[in-house]
Amino acid sequence: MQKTKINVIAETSLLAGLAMILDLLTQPMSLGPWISFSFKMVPIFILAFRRGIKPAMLAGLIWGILQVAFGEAAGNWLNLTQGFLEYFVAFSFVGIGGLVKPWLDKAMTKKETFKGLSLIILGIFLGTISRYFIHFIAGIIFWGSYAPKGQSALLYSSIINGSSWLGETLACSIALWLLYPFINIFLKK
Ligand code: 218
Repeated sequence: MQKTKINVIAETSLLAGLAMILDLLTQPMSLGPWISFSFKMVPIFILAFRRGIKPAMLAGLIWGILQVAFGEAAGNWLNLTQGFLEYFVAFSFVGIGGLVKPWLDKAMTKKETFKGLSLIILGIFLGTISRYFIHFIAGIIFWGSYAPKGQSALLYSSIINGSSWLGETLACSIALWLLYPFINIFLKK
């Protein structure tokens, strides 16, 4: 096996594990069951920008599996379809942020700082919107019965998942903006 491939495999498992550790560490700081201002997705985004969409989607999937294995998903696992969608599909979709990698690489070699940061924010947006689209759909189909009396499943899912999406997107964007002066450490191979 080539050296790069082994490195990619090692980085994928390492960053998936790091996402899980952040997940476990920040659990007690949670602002409520679904309102989250968390930067747990940062390791997956770093891998996405470093190695592209495929390893990042795999790392997202591993993180989803770890959440189930650690029992973190227990209370939120309603049935097989919902669990599969919200833990395996949704978390894999975070890796879609890696779509910006070719343009990011170009901006980095040309030292276009502002363009690089904009592409990173765009990548974060793409990854979080893809993940939360799944939670939003799952929210309508599977969580509608938890809506307050008189509120439609659509509105309920929009409020819950919309606010979490916004919080997580902001938190990841701020974290990567703060890390941006050191971005070469993360992206250089
Ligand atoms: C309306 C609603 N409530 C709960 C959920 C479940 N959900 C939402 C966001 C993130 C996650 C994964 C664990 O952080 C889950 C299970 C939903 N989709 N919709």
